[in-house]
Amino acid sequence: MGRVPLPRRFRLFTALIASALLALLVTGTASAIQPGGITDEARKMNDLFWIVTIAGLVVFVLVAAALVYALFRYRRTNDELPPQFHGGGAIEMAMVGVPVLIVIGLFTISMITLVEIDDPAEDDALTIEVTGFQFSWQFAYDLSDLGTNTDPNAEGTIAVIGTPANDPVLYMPVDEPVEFKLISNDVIHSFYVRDFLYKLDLIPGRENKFTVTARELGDFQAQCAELCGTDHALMRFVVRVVERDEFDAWVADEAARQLGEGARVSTSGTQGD
Ligand SMILES: [Cu+2]
Repeated sequence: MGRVPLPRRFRLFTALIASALLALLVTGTASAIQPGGITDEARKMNDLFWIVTIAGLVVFVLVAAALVYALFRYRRTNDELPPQFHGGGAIEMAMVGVPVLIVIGLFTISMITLVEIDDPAEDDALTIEVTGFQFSWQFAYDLSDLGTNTDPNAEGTIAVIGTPANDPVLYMPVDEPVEFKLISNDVIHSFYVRDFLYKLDLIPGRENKFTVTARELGDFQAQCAELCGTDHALMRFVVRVVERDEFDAWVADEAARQLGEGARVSTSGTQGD
């Protein structure tokens, strides 16, 4: 026969190792460029991302190893025609059945994640009305809809209005559900916060909503993600996630500044100032 320079097990082993190394390279790259997300919803999406990625890598390693092994093990060594046969019941069943099961599994966990992250807001969620316009943002807070610390007698609305030269800051409290209502009066914009792993369009004549619960404090860069005109690139903003106390203090300051001293403002009652 004149073939087989290496023992069969060694070649199979080499093929497996080579495929696994390639898979590790792909995984390493993915984990380097993939942000983990700062909200409960983002973390669920991140989990889904890794389940799908790892399942794909396992399939890749098995298929690539089998391919490389077969290339060497069954490469042509003479001009004889190899044995010809037709049909292989068990193998064909497996080749159809296993992928179908994998697709059903991925569909199921994707659907569960989708339903979880699209869950409508609890009634006590703080609501922020986001208006996109050419070319910046307005973030409006209804003082009677400020989540857990809402004063039922509070009246009025405070708003942060950005300009293309001045990125507005969106304040939100940590560890609480915050509902975003997205509207636009001119063209379609897109509210994109990378660390939410989420974006949603602002569409004239329509109100889009989503809810997140942020779990990390800090400033997070965000921007419009829908080409909306000449200064689209200047539609940046900052999401600032703060403790509830700090949020209440900020609301009180803004209300006093924007609505005057007479404004009734929701605070936890612990702010002595
Ligand atoms: Cu825009």
